[in-house]
Amino acid sequence: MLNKIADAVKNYEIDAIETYVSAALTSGVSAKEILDEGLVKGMDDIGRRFSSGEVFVPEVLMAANTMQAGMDLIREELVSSGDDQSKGRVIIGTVKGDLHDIGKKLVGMMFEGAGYEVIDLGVDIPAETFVEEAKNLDVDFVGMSAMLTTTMTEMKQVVDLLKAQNIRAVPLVGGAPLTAEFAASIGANYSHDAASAVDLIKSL
Ligand code: B1M
Repeated sequence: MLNKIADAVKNYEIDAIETYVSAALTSGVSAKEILDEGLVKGMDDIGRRFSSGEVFVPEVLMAANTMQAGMDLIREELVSSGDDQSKGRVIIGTVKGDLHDIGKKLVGMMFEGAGYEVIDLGVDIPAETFVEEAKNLDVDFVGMSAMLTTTMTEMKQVVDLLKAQNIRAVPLVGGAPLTAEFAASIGANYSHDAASAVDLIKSL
């Protein structure tokens, strides 16, 4: 079943993904397994084929839409923490110039699952908006995602603006091109994936 889910993402079978994910959930496969062994596996394959020039942006977009449809179905199980008391408020968004949505959404869901109140600002978010919302919503954490080497530098603008305006919200950063060294150099807290992002936020 998990292979079928991965294949549905690889083959952009958006109509089939609902059937496969629902069947997996009904037969007791956990949302985490569906995510890691199914959806993410399929998307990794697309990423590899995109890098090697085998598929192009339209195919990647179809695969991303298929993955998102699958994620919608496991969302409830991923975010159900059974904890009504919010541990803190987080805004999360993908930085200016960057339209990648999936990893950021996933991290947001996992934060929710860990008991945090999450406000997802979306994609292509300018530094000023992150800072404005951090102030207006009086958040504890500002989560930023970047998937392009050309956009990760936007994160520094956000961190600098937060400092300049004396906003004490803690900056959290992640995304495929980032490294812990880069995050440290801009004064932000880095995590490599959604699971370690949860460990990080809990530790802060
Ligand atoms: Co784009 N893309 N893309 N793409 N895309 C990448 C990122 C790329 C690595 C592909 C490649 O060349 N191999 C490459 C970037 C190269 C680079 O800069 N180093 C790339 C490129 C070049 C581009 C375009 C420029 C292509 C073009 O137009 N010629 C273009 C840019 C558009 C833009 O943003 N302005 C583009 C467009 C797109 C689509 C729109 C088609 C689509 C996105 C659709 C959508 O999101 N709705 C897309 C996709 C899907 C990908 C790949 C294939 C998959 C990304 C993904 O969703 N992964 C990607 C290749 C790859 O990563 N292998 C690629 C699944 C997701 C669960 O993982 O997003 O890594 P990920 O998130 C992880 C971690 O990174 C981390 O946790 C997440 C969960 O574990 N994480 C955080 C992320 N944010 C975090 C925040 C945190 C903590 C952890 O704290 C706050």
